[in-house]
Amino acid sequence: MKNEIEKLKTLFERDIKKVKTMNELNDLRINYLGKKSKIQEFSTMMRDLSVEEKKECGRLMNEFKTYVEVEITNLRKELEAKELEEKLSNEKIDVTLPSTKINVGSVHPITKMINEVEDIFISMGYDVVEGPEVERDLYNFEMLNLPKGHPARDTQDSFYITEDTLLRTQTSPVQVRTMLANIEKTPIRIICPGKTYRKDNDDATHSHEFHQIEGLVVDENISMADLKGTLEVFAKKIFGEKREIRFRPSHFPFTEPSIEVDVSCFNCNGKGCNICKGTGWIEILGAGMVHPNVLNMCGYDSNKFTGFAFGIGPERMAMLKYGINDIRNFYINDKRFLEEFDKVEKVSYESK
Ligand code: 2NM
Repeated sequence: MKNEIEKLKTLFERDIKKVKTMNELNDLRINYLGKKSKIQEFSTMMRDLSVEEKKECGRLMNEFKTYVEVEITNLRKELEAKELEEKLSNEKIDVTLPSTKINVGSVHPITKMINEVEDIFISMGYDVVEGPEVERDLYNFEMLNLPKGHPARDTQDSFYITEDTLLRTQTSPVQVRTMLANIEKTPIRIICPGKTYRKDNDDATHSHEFHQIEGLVVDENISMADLKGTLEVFAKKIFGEKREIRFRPSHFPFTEPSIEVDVSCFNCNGKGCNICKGTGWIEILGAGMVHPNVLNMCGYDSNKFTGFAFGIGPERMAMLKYGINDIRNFYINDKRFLEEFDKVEKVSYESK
């Protein structure tokens, strides 16, 4: 029996040397320690031995088992380390390999301008309201103090769809809708950005399709001073803290009084240059106090409420800010032009 155990040990030492994988190691363990292993057979055979021999053989068998277990455990650790190393070296990524660029597009400069203007007015407590591009004559003209036959309402300039519907020529109909929908006649503070249409011949400064951001504030005791303070904040945020604004008298049917707003030239600081044509001032928008007729037609008692309104052209704003001299650049959709304005935000994702 002693000899048998010695032989088994020699056999085991030979077999373990051949083991190269975890699977083979598993088989080896089953062969030498499993239910059908030689050592298990010996246990059964031990029953026929004398007490002395049983003691001696039992000790040898336990020694053998412990020996086998330790050897197997050691080899398992070795194999596991080897496998991990192999896996890591197989999965190694060569970060120096050339990558494929994925084009992610860019935010259109007009969208960017609108977002910038929206942020400024949202910070002052305004809501952003949108409305339909196909509008009723009633909201686009009539309710804005432009009755049929009014000289400023040149039908030649508008894209009419039916006698009563047209592509909006401004975003102020959205403000008319907002005032009408406000049943309780509570104060209003909104800006309305969006696409507008006029039958213009396209050139460097005109486009039949353009954008507007119109603002409207209606409350008790709203004055021209509120308008000036608001537009001053706006001009400084867009064109720089050193800017000043001035009002010049103008005329719009929907405001009284009406004004045109200039900003001190951001290029020459008001000294006079080619951008401000030597005047030191640049016209940036039109505005005024909402005409009492408009307030009354929209259900606001003009004896109680006053309001101011303004119209910003994001195309003009972007052209001034970025020195673009042809409005058509915004609509040609040349990638090289469009990407110029989106460099900071743009993320270029690269993959293997
Ligand atoms: C402008 C200039 C002046 C304007 C007026 C209104 C409304 F709906 F309150 F009557 N909305 N926008 C307005 C006033 C627009 O654009 C150059």
